[in-house]
Amino acid sequence: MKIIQSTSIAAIIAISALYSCKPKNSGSAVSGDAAAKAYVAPGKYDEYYNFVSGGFSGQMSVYGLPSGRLLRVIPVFSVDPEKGWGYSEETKPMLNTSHGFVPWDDLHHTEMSQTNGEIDGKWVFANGNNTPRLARIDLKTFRTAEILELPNSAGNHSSPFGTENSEYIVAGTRFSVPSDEDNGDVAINSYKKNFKGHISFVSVAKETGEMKVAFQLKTPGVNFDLARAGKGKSHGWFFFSCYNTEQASTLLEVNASQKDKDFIMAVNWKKAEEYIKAGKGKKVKAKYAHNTWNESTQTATSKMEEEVLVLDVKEFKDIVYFIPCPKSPHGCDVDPTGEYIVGSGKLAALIPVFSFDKIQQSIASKSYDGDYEGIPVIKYESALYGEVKKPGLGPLHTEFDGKGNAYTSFFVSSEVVKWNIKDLKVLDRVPTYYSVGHLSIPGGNTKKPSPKYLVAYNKITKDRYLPTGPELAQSAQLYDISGDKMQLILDYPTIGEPHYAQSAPADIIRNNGQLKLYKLSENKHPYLTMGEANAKVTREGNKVHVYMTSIRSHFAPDNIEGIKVGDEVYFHVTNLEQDWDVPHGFAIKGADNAELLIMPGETTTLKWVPKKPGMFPMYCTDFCSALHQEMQGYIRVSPAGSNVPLTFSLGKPVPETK
Ligand code: RUQ
Ligand code: CUA
Repeated sequence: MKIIQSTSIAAIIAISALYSCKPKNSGSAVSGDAAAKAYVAPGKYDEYYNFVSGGFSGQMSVYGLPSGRLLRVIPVFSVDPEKGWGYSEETKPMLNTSHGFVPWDDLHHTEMSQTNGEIDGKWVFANGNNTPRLARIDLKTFRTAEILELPNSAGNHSSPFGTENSEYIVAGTRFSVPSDEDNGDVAINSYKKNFKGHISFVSVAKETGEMKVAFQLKTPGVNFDLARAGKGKSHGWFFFSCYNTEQASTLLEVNASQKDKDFIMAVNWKKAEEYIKAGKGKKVKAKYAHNTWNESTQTATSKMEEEVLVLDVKEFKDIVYFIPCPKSPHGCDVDPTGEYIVGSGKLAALIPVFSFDKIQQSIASKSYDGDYEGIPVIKYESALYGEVKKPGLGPLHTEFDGKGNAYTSFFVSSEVVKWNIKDLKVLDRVPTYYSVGHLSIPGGNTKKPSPKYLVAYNKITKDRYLPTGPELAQSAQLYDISGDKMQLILDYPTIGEPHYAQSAPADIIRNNGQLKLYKLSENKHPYLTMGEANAKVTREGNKVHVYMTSIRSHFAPDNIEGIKVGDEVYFHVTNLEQDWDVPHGFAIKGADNAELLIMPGETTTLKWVPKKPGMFPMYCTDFCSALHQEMQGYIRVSPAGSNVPLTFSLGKPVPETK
């Protein structure tokens, strides 16, 4: 393909607009009835659950809409001392990777599971952008149930995007890198020769949700940015935005902005599946962790996978096609009918809308403009449905209302623009405060959006909130989109940096069989203590196991002596409560660890290695009853080699030993 160099457009946009400008009427865009629209009376439920990525916090937060009330922060890729996530022995394996224990990641995108192209309320998937991982959160427990590392990948950004029955959650590598089995120890400037892209098709088991890398597609080395599955007529296809088709490895802000057009990569995954079924593809050695949470043992296990099935798209000519797309596309979004594919070039001054039918015709008639590393490049005009002209500056992401309209965020001009998909005319625009990234309409990526609200997720909030030192809050802004004009009704800060978010009608999740407690009778934890009478302390060499129970308002045992410096002490605390929302906490002085927060009927373990002799109080951290403050105890630690016997008690003092 001939590459048109157009540095002039790039230069103009780069100079004037890479950093966002502030809308003129900032701060005064809320009308009188806004508060009423976002008001959810005390004691009333919200209409939607809203699952918001936490960006560099590594967590996911759950809000109610339209109130903007924060309901929960779900720990995913980052340790969370509040919940003991990554601190308790049971949860540590969830954060295991081929690099060992990795307690942080950068969570960008949330993706709710679907059945027939509609949100089904079972799971939310999330991507770890840094050490490439996928997570599945179970919406019965609001806990991370599985984390799968991705081989041959780096910077799992184009992820996790699902097909209309969650057949696959798909993850494209942001950084192309040498494959895991090749020696990555090569010259960086050998990019063109040695660096490859990989797209992972991760299958999701229908009942359990268990994930597995079904296969990977090995592609030319570019950066995959975002993606969407086809739906309806385009079910069976996947669309990825690509940048750095220049294959630069340094100063990408200049070197990856050289070409006038990068690509949208269209993938016929049903075809790829056929090849896989026919035994094509190659098993390749790779090491990647697969971590699963077991609800009955309440413990995670981490397994190291050894190989992955890879199809090199170069060898299979009818799987992958490139479609030119202006200027470093970011969002790549498919409308509810599956016919229109919207590419958002970060540096483009228009929005191209591609037609699935025209893409199919172009392939049938070989309407190509040469190839890129052996992959056919479809002619821009022959795939194009049309362009939205002069919509704004710096389009990033598009969501849909199912009524024929699209809503695109503009980072540089800080606005949301509503446009009609059929005639490509701009219908409305509203400012955001400021520098909006993602947009989210409940179901806005599915076949059946629920078009009442739109949330804009903003990077910059200068002057919107009380100042908080050098770093200011990121924020969400809620718009009512039920009428012709979008109306801003609420502003609220978010946890971490919000990238993508999705929402679902509250009833789908509320009525999905939410877990209220763990039944003690079904607790299969190996260190379960079934009732206070079974509480005990045992020693095996320097390992001490404390079989402890908690119930309002005491621990059993609450006095322990005979622990020595050099011991490894494991407190296995079983919460005996069988009542909804009665967790107990557990913390001990000097533990270089977090607390435990133990749900009713659950057993959780804290490892403690006392470093000096002394008296170590422990207590419950969660205000569980009127006598919560009495829920405490003492651990006596003696020097190594001391002959203080191992004793434990509750309700009667331990007999005195010197
Ligand atoms: S990306 S704006 Cu992961 Cu658009 Cu966040
Ligand atoms: Cu148990 Cu406070």
